[in-house]
Amino acid sequence: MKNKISFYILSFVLMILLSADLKDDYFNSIKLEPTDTEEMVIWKAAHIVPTQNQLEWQKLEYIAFLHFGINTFTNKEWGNGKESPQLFNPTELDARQWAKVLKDAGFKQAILTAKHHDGFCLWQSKYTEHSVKNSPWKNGKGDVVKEFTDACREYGLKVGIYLSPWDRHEKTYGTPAYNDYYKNQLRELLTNYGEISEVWFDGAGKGEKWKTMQKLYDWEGYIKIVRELQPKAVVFFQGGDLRWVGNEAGKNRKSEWSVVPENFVATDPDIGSREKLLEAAKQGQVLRWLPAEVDTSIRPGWFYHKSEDKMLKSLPQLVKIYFGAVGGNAVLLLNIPPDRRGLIHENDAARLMELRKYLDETFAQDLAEGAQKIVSETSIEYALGSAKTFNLALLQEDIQLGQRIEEFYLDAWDGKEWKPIARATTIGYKRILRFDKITAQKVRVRITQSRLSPTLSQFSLFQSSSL
Ligand code: FUL
Repeated sequence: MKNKISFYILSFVLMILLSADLKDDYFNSIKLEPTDTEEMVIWKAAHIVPTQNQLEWQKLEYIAFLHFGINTFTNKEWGNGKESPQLFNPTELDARQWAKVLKDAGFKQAILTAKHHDGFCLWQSKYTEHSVKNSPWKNGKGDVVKEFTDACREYGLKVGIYLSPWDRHEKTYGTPAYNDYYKNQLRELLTNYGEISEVWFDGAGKGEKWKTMQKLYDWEGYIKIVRELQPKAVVFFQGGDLRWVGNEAGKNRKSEWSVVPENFVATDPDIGSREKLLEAAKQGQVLRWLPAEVDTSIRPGWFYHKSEDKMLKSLPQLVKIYFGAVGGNAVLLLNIPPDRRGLIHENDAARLMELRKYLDETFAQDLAEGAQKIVSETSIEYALGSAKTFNLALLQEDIQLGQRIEEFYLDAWDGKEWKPIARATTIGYKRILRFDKITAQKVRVRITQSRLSPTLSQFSLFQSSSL
């Protein structure tokens, strides 16, 4: 059933009116009931909004992941926990070089693997000997987490920490006592390194102990520690604030909903459509604001391998991933693994800068800026003043009022009539549409399906060069 659509164009005054009027009707999660009518289910879904932390995170758009640890020195992706700490010996580790490269590349935050599945800790944890403490690097006195967090702050980057729940070294792993070990480490990381903006729990693992731990992991307890020690941090995974998009290839769904039923399956192609919401209502599920994070690596592996120095994702591949993720209502978490020297490799740095240059050039001039708007009940027309040539459109909903648009068209006026040039489903935080170059003096956004009244807070047109 289609809703009658009328627009909220977000002017300052209207924003105030809306927030005054509707504030009490907005939630971060709502329980659906089997007795809810379709109207009620849609009303509920349209009134779910991000928390302040989720909103701040969404605005980051582009985050760096740094996989670095014992695997860097053993040439592995998953260590078995039996590696000698003596192997960890970066010759020129320079976290300021990481931070500078990342800042220049346009990242807003960086997340470091403080501990991966092998259990080797990049900081001086009091709770294990399996760490930099027993490595030759800086005579066992170094702390990579400290160098990383200091460097990020110097360069104005926010900081995130990855702490693998799966630990193949720690003896208590596979028993309830492991929760204490994990919580102690979490407390160390969240107490001693200033403000942490994202905490990454990873669900990966294999083997009997890992299976046993599925019932033992105290996710609620872990999250409670994050809330207590870092109230501004978002949590990735299980019961947290962000969800895994469902693959590591850098792809997201055509319709990426930030409002999903709590029992969603991360890899399902559809988790947030009307059909899914109605099914969830039948089961009395809770709906939550859970935005997608797209994690992928610039190289085939997550850790550095010399053999992959010439196997980086190409500029067209990265552009596709960037537009797909950032322009598909998700945040892109791109991995750039420091090498055995302890530096971001020259090839990776160069590729990141190619991408930065391409994005800066693409977004340099908004061709819809200053356009005259004519708003009707279901569409907004933009008079561009003169004929403009473009091949990219960028749209945003004001997600502080929820995610509502389900389908829309972009039409161009060819002098005689309106012709559709693109169609898409969701917008959410941001949608970037790419299409063949077109020259027009007038365009319009036509919304054909929405959950209650849609909002559009941004509309821009750009011309990107071909790759
Ligand atoms: C996965 C891990 O197993 C990989 O090694 C990597 O850390 C990736 C980001 O998450 O679950």
